[in-house]
Amino acid sequence: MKKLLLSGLALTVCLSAFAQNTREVQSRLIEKVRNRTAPVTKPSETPIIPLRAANPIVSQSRASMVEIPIGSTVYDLQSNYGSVGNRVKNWGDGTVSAVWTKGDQATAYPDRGTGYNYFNGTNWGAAPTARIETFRTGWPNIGGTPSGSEHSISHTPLNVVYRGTKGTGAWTELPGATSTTPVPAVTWPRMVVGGANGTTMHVIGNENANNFYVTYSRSQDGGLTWDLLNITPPNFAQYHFEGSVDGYDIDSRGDVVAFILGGFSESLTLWKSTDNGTTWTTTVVNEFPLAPWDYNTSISDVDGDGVADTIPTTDSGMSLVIDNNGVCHIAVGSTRVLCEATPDVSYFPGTDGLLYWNETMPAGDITNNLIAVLEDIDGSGVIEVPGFGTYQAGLTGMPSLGVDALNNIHLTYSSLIENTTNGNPDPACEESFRNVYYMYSTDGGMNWANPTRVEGSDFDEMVHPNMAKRVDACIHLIYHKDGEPGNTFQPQTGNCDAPGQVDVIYTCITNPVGLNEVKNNVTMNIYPNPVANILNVDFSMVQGNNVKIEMVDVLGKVAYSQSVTAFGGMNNVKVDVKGLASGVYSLNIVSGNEVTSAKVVVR
Ligand SMILES: [Ca+2]
Ligand SMILES: [Ca+2]
Ligand SMILES: [Ca+2]
Ligand SMILES: [Ca+2]
Repeated sequence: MKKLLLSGLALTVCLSAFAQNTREVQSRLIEKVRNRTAPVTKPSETPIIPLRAANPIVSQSRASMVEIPIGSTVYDLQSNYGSVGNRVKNWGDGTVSAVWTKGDQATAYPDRGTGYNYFNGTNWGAAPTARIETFRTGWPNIGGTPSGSEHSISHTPLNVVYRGTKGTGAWTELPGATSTTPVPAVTWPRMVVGGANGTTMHVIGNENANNFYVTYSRSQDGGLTWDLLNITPPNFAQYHFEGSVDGYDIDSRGDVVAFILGGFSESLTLWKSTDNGTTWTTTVVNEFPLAPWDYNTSISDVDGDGVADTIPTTDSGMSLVIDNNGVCHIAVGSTRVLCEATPDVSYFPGTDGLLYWNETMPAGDITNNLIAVLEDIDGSGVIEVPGFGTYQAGLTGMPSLGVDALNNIHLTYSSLIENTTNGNPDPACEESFRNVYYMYSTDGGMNWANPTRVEGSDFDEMVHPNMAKRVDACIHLIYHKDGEPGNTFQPQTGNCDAPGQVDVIYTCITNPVGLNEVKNNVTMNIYPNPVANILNVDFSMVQGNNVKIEMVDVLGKVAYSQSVTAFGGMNNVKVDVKGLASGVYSLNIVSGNEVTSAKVVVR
């Protein structure tokens, strides 16, 4: 196990020594025309990754897993800055839905939209050949309600796509461009479905019409209407000049909902609500010293001596998960920023290190909270790579977090593999590959097991890992894999990346800490039955878990649903049935993949 803060201190010195050497002008946001001045390109500095001391975090073991291709895309800009949204939905009954941005018609991609596939408990469907929408979009998120309806939200202007039954049937579209009711005015959205009854849709995204602020919206009817629309989070302007595209993530658990937002030129900020999005508290997880900073009008001078300073900061690749106790956990990549003359801002893609924080830790400066860095695989004491795809992020990043019923925290990320090459004879185009890693913590994030590399090969580019935030016996993970480092929209130098097929891979990483072999053997006793007022549900299970208590009518409609943190041994839950229509119901206790049912008569 690696102690979080100790490793952070040891590695920081190495980072500052090399971060100065590789430098890249911040490129323009893809597909976005901003009013601000475009950054000027400077002569590139030595594009050689700097040398660094041996990495104390090493792991050459490979996770035991099978790669399952579930789709593909040629369009390869899954994120402008490393983060992707909630793209894998673990339904808790053995089924899984997954989405990604899909477009095959280079280079304008008129066919771009949501690639979708579904695991029915036995098999994935055939790889889709087209998007699920009838119009051009992308950057999807997938969520679902307890009744099994599934909902995707995607890009510009916000599009809601849904259907009543997961895995099957036609999708209904609510394109924001033609909607007669107001919809969130955001692009590159992130969405999670939550709330006490599991039917609230929480959306954040980049609001083009309002200085690119990131705003929050809420729908309690699956996206048909929005009772909170384009809300600027409290204190936003204090810490953010604008919102970084794709530099955010969102999660919910019951009535707790939280989102994070950050980027190389701004603070990393957490907003959290315990009343399903009505009111919010603000935590500045990592404070940017110049925030709110407009790098088009002022240089990066922190100490006021008129000379620009290089500022350690976070990149925009980040993940947030809320654990079983309502505690927020955050992972984010690191980078540095320098602006010596306006308008000209640079970041340092050669900066390495994945940062971690949770709400039990001090906030304000997390730039030393390293939990993962580049691996010195051959033990030479230096990292040997000819170059790399930048993704506008750091070298170890693109994190994705999840949590299981025992409150173990799970993490995947992508990191560069030394001594690999794409074999391109042009030095400007020779690059090493990135692979996906997995690690976990059994003590709430204070100590982490050494990372394990996810199956694949040293000579594949494996990026944008994204796990379902609810982990059971599986870490349900998708990632994107192809034979060329980097993407076609953000080449390192020149244009070295031709459009080509990128595979979307699903894998189940077997949860190494507990849940895999446990069968909970839920038994229950309900009384009185028939019932008119309060139904007592006594149930016992082998080990604690988050379970769902449901009342389902004869038509299959979920009339009542309650999430309960249940303990190993005996539990009692009271269900108020006074609001339910008279009739026969099935009372279900859903624990992971297990459903235990009893018949109830309500009169
Ligand atoms: Ca200065
Ligand atoms: Ca080495
Ligand atoms: Ca690629
Ligand atoms: Ca490349």
